[in-house]
Amino acid sequence: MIMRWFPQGDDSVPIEYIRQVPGVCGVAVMLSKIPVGEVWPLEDVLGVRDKVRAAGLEMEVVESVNIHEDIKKGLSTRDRYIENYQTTIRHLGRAGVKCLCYNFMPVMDWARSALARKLPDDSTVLSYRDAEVRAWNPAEVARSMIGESRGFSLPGWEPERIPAMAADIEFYQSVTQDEYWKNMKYFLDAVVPVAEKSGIRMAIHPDDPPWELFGLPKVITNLENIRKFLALHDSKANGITLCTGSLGAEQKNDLPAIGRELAAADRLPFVHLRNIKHLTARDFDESAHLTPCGDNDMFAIVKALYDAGFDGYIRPDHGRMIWGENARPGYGLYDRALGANYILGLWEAVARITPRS
Ligand code: CS2
Ligand code: MN
Repeated sequence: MIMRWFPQGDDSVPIEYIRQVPGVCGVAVMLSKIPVGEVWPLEDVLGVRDKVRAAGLEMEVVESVNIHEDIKKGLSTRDRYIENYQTTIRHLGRAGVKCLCYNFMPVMDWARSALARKLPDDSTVLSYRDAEVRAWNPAEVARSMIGESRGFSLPGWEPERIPAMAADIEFYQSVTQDEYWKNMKYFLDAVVPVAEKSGIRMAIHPDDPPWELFGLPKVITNLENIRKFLALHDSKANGITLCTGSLGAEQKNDLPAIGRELAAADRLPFVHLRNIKHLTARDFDESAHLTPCGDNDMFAIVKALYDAGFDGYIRPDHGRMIWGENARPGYGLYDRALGANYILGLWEAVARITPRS
């Protein structure tokens, strides 16, 4: 069990507090100040690792090394950025990193219409209202999200990218789904062998939300596409991050079945566990982690992972903002700590009822 933590002064949560969450043994980190596409210098990576270790935790997971848009667009300039990505992977391997979570979403990371929607108990949550997001243009979505970010960086929503967003979206209108898959394969063929040699398993994060927005290509949205993705480059180092909040937004996705299949195939190095509550098929609030608080059957998901022999990393994904905490939206300490311990409780119960042989 790990938690996400932003080093180099980009988090409200001191790493020493994370160590006090029972059962949590490490953190997933990113160097959020390095521009997308540039190399993560070895000394920076080692410096963060040493700080994490000094706090009694492990740094075996990195989330995310974001991918330069030229790679996703398939431009001739992509090779320089791919080489930088390969160098970053080698540096991470030398620092003892074992799992690299990233996404291949065009133009933007996860999109929400509000980052602090109040629930009846006065907690606040990230929420998504399809009509609101579609009524905005992407720059307006970006401005709204950055405006609600409480001064913290929002990876994937760097303010300097806003001006280019409209042009990027325009570019993708003429990119077919097929071409986009080809650009992804080109990237995988170049980086997965480097990851293998570096002792790192790559774990792509699903698209969030997992449906079409602004005419952009979508890839990691359901089991069929996940199978297609895994077949693009057949290697244990080419794996998936099962994010139950992202895939669960589409209620047709059978999360326990997806988890079971991926864990049994040994292509699941990383799991993000969170719950969401739908208002309609395409409107939802992120909720507390417990099964009764949302629509995901967290027990069934944990049981499926356990039964299939899952032995990767798990983290509680976004949490609510509670108890007056002021933190990066989704990444306060308190609710994520509750989530981590709920998940650990489920795991212990499942493991004791059905011991693995
Ligand atoms: C997060 C993502 O929203 C989420 O589910 O886990 O922001 C995730 O960190 C990135 O998409 C991974 O590249
Ligand atoms: Mn996630």
